Amino acid sequence: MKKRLTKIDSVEMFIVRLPLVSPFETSFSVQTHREALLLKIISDDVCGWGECVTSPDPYYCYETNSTALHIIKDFLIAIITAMKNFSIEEVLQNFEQIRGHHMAKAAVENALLDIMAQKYKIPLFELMGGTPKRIMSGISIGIQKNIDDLLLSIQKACDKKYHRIKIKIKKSKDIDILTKVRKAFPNIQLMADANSDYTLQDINILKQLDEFNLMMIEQPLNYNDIYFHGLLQKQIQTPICLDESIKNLNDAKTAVELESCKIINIKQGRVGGMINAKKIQEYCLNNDIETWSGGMLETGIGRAFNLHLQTFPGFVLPGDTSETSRYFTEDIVDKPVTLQPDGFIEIPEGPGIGVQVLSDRIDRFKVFYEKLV
Ligand code: OSB
Ligand code: MG
Repeated sequence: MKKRLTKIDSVEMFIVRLPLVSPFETSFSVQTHREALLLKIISDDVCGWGECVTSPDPYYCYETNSTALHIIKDFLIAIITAMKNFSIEEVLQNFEQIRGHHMAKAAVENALLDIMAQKYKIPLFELMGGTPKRIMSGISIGIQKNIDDLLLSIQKACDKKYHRIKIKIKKSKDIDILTKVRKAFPNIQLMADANSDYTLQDINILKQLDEFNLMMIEQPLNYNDIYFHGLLQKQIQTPICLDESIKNLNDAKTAVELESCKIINIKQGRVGGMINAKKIQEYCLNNDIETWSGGMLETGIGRAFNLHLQTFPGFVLPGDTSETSRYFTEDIVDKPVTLQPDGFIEIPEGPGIGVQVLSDRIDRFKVFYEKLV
């Protein structure tokens, strides 16, 4: 990518607090709202948007909205405003001095990519070298109050023609639930996400997962672990998919060397943005690791980035890209994501990410605003 931006003209930050249609429960938290940190950057007379995938709490990873706000405001924006006539690759090189904080970096990179694509009047996927196609859908169903609610949610997802269904599990809400789900839905493409709730001590439970013909078990062990997942994968048939553990390309290489997983959930926010995500999917494609695009309950902004990302050939499995209405009654962009009758999703059309940010909705839902530049 030789394309360049001249200079940064303005930077604004917002936090919007959108109510979720229903609470989203995982092994680590119950979320009732999506509190999204948004970045609006203007450069070369073009306005781009980025969404940070952090939440208010550090329960999925150490980054939070507050840490991201701090890193963006006190470090990342200082870096980009000092640059003149720069490419986005050069921005990422300059970001390397700051260790970690991938979600903060991704939000800035996202906004710059949206600007760059609009400046050259092409869709984001084209700027990045993706191949346009309709995107497979998938839904992530949180832990439910009772089995009937779960079975009903799965039935609704099947009616919508979602291509695969993921259910959240945790210790003591696992084998019994999966048994009932499989009995009711013997043939659906099904997987489970443990969000790090188990240890190798739980090997007897984890071995029982093999009975359910799951596409994969996502992140069974510690959020930081790669080594012990390798030991586990050698003792179970169910393919392991890593989520939390993979924060960069080096982690993906370590997982391949240790045979820790067969699948990786690539969240572009978690790995420092679209360009790093592209590198990881390419590495995985060349090393027999299947990948899919995860989600972090993004608003329409982040959801659009996730759709463009899936135009790369490594994304061979349906991801956590669901309809907007599955989480929000009112989103902050037009158009919302919808499923076609066969469960596929169209990439938003037009230059950049292709969705229109609705300023009246931002005003209505915003709980924080600051103009940085
Ligand atoms: O582990 O994939 C996860 C949401 C928030 C934090 C972590 C995870 C999730 C999801 C939902 O599973 C994915 C989505 O629909 O955006
Ligand atoms: Mg996960």
